[in-house]
Amino acid sequence: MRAFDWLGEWAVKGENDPLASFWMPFTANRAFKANPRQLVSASGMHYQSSDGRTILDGTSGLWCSNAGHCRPEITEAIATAAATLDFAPTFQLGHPLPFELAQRLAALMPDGLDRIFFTNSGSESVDTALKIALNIQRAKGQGTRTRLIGRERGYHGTGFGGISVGGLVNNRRNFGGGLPGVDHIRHTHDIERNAFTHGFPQHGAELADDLQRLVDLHGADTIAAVIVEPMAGSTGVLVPPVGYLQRLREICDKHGIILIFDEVITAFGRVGGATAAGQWGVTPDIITMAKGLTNAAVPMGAVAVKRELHDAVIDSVPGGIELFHGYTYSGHPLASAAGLATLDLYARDGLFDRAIELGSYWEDAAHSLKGSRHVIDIRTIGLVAGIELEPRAGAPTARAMELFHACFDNGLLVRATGDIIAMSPPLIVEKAQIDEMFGKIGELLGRID
Ligand code: PXG
Ligand code: PLP
Repeated sequence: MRAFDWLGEWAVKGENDPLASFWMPFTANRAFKANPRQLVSASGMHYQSSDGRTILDGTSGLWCSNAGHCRPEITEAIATAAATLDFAPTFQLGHPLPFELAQRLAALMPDGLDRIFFTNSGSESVDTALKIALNIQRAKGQGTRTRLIGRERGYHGTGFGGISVGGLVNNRRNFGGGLPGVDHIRHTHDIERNAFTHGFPQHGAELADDLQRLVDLHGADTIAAVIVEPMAGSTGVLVPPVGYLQRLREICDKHGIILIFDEVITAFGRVGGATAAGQWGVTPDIITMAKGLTNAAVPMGAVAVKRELHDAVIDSVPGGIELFHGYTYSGHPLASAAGLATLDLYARDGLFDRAIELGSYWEDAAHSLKGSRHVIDIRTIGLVAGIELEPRAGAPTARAMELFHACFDNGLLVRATGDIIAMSPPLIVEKAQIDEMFGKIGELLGRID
């Protein structure tokens, strides 16, 4: 294999493990390198592994290849862009593609969110959104509003902003104190009341009042913004209770707090429609995106901002640069080209409707696992499913990790997070493949202790 051609030279340096140098993200590096699982190609709904097996993708890679893999329309657009304009700055210069993509994206956002900032990942989108929120408050003469509010169990990427407002202890504990002035509202997970709900759980809208508690504690005039995932993905598929997001919106409106929806997972058809906000009828002030924006073929993220809030920042500066923020690769030509081709594909193939069309089939297939060994809850929304397992006594997370391995060895990619298996297939999934996914999981659950 070409990647290992240099192994001879490497051995001379006294290192004979060709996998040693890549420090892998969110991975048990020692375990992986002792027993590697490599993917070498992909097409449509499937990956090929280095040992020649075909693996059904139950997770769209990492919730990102929503149109399926290696779509020629996207690949060709990237190749053309690379050969035409490999790179051009977007600091005080421009090139056509990101302008076109921003306009196309703006048209897909809920009404009013038609100003788009480009980043290169979800984490950068989150940091950008938090910074923009702070800048908006200052621009509006509300400079005392510096506090940022997140939610327990939230995942907002791994930048310092994202881990500060995020609510996952392992992502926070080894990295210092985080941003100052951050607080968290309670999460909405409630198996006792909501286990095995199909769609939105009935119980828990009142948990949004936890934001009111923080307003009462800190004072509204200290709070800039609150950020939540409309559906929390990474932490194990927490679907918002009926009325919860609406209530958050109302409390934010009442107190002048900017509401940010982190739609890095939920945008681009995952729960139907272009965004969860649009699909579920609650409009935030800012939306963060990434992943499905380019079908993950080139890294890219975006932040959509309400026009009047954008204008507040632009108008607050008499001349010169208005927002001191940006990335070398904001609006990169290859990413922009991939984004445009991806949006074309979503529209042409009606992929934003698939989660609705297939929703009840998906839901029934997932819930057919009720009663299987170890399963204590199943949650579904759009083309997402979370299957929560009873943790093994004394070894939390081990059971889900074993199931992940068993699935992979049996030709199915799922995602394990804690003791939860998360499923989010490409939106091109067919019913027979849905049957294959849950059939296999059911069978393998029976084989795991
Ligand atoms: N916000 C949300 C809501 C996310 O889900 C990020 C921000 C960060 O995006 P980047 O592109 O910086 O990774 C995410 C990313 C998983 C998993 O298995 C989820 C994510 C990333 C990797 C794995 O649940 N979400
Ligand atoms: N570090 C240094 C030394 C840089 O010069 C730059 C950008 O010019 C950065 C970090 C930020 O890189 P990026 O714009 O790709 O986020």
